[in-house]
Amino acid sequence: MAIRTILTEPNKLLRNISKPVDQVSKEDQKLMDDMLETMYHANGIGLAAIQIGVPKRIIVMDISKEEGKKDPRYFVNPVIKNKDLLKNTYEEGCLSVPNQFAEIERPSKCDVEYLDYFGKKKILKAEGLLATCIQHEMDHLEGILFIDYLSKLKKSLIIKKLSKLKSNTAIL
Ligand code: GNR
Ligand code: NI
Repeated sequence: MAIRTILTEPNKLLRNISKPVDQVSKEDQKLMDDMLETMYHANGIGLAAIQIGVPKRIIVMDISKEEGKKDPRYFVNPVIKNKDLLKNTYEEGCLSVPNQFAEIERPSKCDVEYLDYFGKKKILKAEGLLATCIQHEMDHLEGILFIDYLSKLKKSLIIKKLSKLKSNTAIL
């Protein structure tokens, strides 16, 4: 396993539309292992493959709260079904948009069809943080970030801040 570098805005790669996996291979499983380790290392609750530069429709998540009790989840080729009409707002953050947070409204519940770590077809009924997180991760697969839902002004201020941060760290 290895910790990989998480891409941050502004980075064009994050705008890629990720490609479906045709069969879950050993290589894909290794990628999922690395993604999980990278996510835990960054204290995140979810990670899409494109965030480490791999344009595959693969997501890992762990929303367990208690320290030491891991509950890793793997989603390959996830598809969202039956989005609830009822919305929920949650203060979202993103490992690819460091230190920025905003209230985002999304369907409060949804079903997700996907392949698990072993390539087995599964259906998950998601609500609460799980539903929010899976929708946030699914957006990454389409090249969408949560800041895309903000006003043009708020979004450009965040991108300006992050690019300044990047140009500063480039000198160090
Ligand atoms: O770690 C993360 N926390 C989070 C909080 C609220 C809504 C979504 C998320 S996902 C984020 C990790 C990440 O960037 N995944 O793509
Ligand atoms: Ni994210």
